[in-house]
Amino acid sequence: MTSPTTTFVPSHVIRSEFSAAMSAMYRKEVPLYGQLLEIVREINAEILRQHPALEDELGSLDRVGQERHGAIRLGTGDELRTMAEVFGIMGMYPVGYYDLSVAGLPVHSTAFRPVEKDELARNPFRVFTSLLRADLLDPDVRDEAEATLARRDIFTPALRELLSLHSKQDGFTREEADWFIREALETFRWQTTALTSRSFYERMLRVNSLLADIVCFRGPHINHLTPRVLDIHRVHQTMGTMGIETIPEVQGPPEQCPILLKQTSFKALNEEIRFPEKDGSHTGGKHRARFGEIELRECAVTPRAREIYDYLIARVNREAKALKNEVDEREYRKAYPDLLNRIFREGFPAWSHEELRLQGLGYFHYHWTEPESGSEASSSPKLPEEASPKDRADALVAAGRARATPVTYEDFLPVSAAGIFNSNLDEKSGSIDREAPNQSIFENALGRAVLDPFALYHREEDESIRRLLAACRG
Ligand code: OOG
Ligand code: NI
Repeated sequence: MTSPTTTFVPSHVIRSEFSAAMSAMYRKEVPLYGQLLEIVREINAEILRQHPALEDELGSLDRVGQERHGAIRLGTGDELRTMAEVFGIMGMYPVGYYDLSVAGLPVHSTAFRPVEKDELARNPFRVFTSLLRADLLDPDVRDEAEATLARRDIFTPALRELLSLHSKQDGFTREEADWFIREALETFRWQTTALTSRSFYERMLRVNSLLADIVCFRGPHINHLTPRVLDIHRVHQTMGTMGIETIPEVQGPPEQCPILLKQTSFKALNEEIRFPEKDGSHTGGKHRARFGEIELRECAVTPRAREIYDYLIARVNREAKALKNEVDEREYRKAYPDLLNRIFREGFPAWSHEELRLQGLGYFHYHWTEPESGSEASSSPKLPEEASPKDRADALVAAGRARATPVTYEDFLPVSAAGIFNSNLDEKSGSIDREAPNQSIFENALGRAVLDPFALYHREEDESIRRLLAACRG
């Protein structure tokens, strides 16, 4: 029993320990991921050696390499709601709504992540969490899927007890936190025995491979973990030369365009699975779910820039698809970056942090800077009465009295997410041809509204401007 003086473990500590435990588990389960982490660490170390100033901005090598996201896919609203409690204990909250039906996938998603700047700085671990869209399935498949999902509990009984303990006392002691991490990890573990027979699996796979991945297993195995890299194009090339089979593209904006996020992955492994049959025997089979991914995070952008981005990337995807049909894979790999670059050079108006800031296309954090010693401590630049706080902040930057650093994009790209999903699906997978976002089904299942990522970035910029202008007046 806990006494009133008991100190609880802060949620960010539980988050860090959980993500470290998950990484260790995944490295054991997928040795190729361990190899990827080594390549990433070496290249990050080299870049930090060449640009020591980066360390001030990004933190130490260990801190940079720690940054990861993972992804899971859930079957039911109840699973999602309980998962939200598990993540809540780690200080991770649902941000954003992602409709994957646009890519023919029967899921929609959110990202559970820390939201405050200092919480992200302590540990930015996040999990892209998808939920099956039973409403997009044909009625007979839907019935079978739901009946099968009703047979599983993805949480251990001990974890359920810990959740109710946490809701009573609003925290965990050191011992309870350790226990919680061990039990929560079980939900993410790979299990080599499936939940269903092989013929059922194959039937689900023909409808869609995500459906099979969700419905036919005992739990939502973590399907990838993603470290942050400082030079994604270099790691992508190195993976290739080390014999790690990657997808052909670095997805996201072109190399020189410092926005949002860039990602690439190695292809999903085809892993041995045992399917339990009615007569008590097991049949062997294979399943493709787990892969490795790397990412580079850059400047968060405003809704207007995001619209331009979405429009351009849709064009890129159309042309890339056509190109893929014309040339072989080696040629496609070489041609893709040029195609991407050409379309963005034509259509995207900002290619540096300064252009993004001055055109109001990116979010920035403003800091006060002391005037250089020797230079005259000039007063704030004169601006008309009606100038907005942002105009005033930009004028201070121009006058050398403030510095603006990009707000890092902490979320995901729906179109790119769909690309990552699709590039890792089984080739036998069918596609769901009903496009229909439905945020309210998702939020009803979750039991709350998701947070708006734009509002979070906007708030960070706004607050930094408020502090800057206050410091300037003071
Ligand atoms: C999630 C794919 C989305 C990303 O980085 O865009 C994602 C999944 O395959 O379950 O993780
Ligand atoms: Ni990912």
